[in-house]
Amino acid sequence: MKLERIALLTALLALPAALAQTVSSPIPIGAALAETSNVALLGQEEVVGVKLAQSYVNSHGGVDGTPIKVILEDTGGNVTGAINAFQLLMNKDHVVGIVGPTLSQQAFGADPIAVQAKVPVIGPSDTANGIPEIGPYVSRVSAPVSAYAPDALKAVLSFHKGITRVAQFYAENDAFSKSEAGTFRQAFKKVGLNLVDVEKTKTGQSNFTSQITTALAKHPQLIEISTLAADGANLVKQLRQFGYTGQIIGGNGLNTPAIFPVCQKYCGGIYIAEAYSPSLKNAVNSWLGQHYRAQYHAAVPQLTAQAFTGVLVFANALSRVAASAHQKIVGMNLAALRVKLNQAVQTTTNFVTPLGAISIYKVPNGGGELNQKDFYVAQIHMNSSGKSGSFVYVK
Ligand code: 1QQ
Repeated sequence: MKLERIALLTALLALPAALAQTVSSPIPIGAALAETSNVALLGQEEVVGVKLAQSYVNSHGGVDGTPIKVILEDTGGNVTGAINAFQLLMNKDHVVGIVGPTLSQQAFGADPIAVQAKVPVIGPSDTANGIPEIGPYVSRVSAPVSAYAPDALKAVLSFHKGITRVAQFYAENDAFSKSEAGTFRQAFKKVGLNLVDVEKTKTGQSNFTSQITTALAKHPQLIEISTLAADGANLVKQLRQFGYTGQIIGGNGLNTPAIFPVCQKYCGGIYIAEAYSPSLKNAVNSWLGQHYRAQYHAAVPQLTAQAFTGVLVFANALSRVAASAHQKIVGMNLAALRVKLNQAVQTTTNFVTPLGAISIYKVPNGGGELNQKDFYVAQIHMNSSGKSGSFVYVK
């Protein structure tokens, strides 16, 4: 038999089973995150976030009295891993929706599969331009960097008067890094900075000698870095070791205390655009802060708060679906529920989360974009040992 025919037959045989599938109890919510690989520095903070969200939701009455269960599948750091995790969550774990993946790069590869299967996805940390436009089942709780990085740049320039020369480093093989670098280049132009050099790097790169030599020869007073976690932290360390004393603004890839062990004392001083503040005052953010601190003795990182919010948005949307159907979620037809859940996610309005009151609105021909009001700027301060540090909010 031809391969296509076998595929068609298999799909047809699987169809009645999928159609008959109902939602089980506790309500399964998928999380496809980078628990391993070089992206784990970012993904593990999200794992903490989704687990805390499960505790929060279940200790606050679950969904209409039914508990939720977050089911984790590891994506690793690449697209294939993300596709596999999505497939397991959709077809084996029968989740109602998926929080994930960690990277925009992975989202552009894996999200189309969920779109085709009509499974709602909420991106917890996918900040590149164009994520909701992947398709109608893709929403996000991570504001696009283009919505807040330009203001962070302005803040840094107001703290350090007289900066005119800027250089940029970005990972050319990562979708987020490319998108963020483009956002910053537009912002440099707007504020009249002179972009003296642009250096391209690769994800996983650890030695930046040749790029640093070229960039420093152009005498930048500010360096902007759009790369992922460990790569960017190594780059910062090497810039300082080569004698660079100017300012550094890091993008979302450096937005994690997990970089401290990599750049150690050299992390000190980096400015980061933030979509979350641990000191935002509302009941759910206080709950998160208290429970996080009890376990980790530190302030909540942005990625933890965003992943937490992803699960919370699903739980809230599920409650609204149950209320309008006058029916419990458990026992509903899974395929039909996923469609309704997606609509409910994309009509989230002024919902109070650790990110503040957020809304999600449907973009033309696409999914759900986030509307968030408050953004911040943090600066990394390292303790004299160079081993621990914190994000100090300066705006
Ligand atoms: C993206 C990101 C990552 C750097 C955060 C984990 O913002 O890939 O869009």
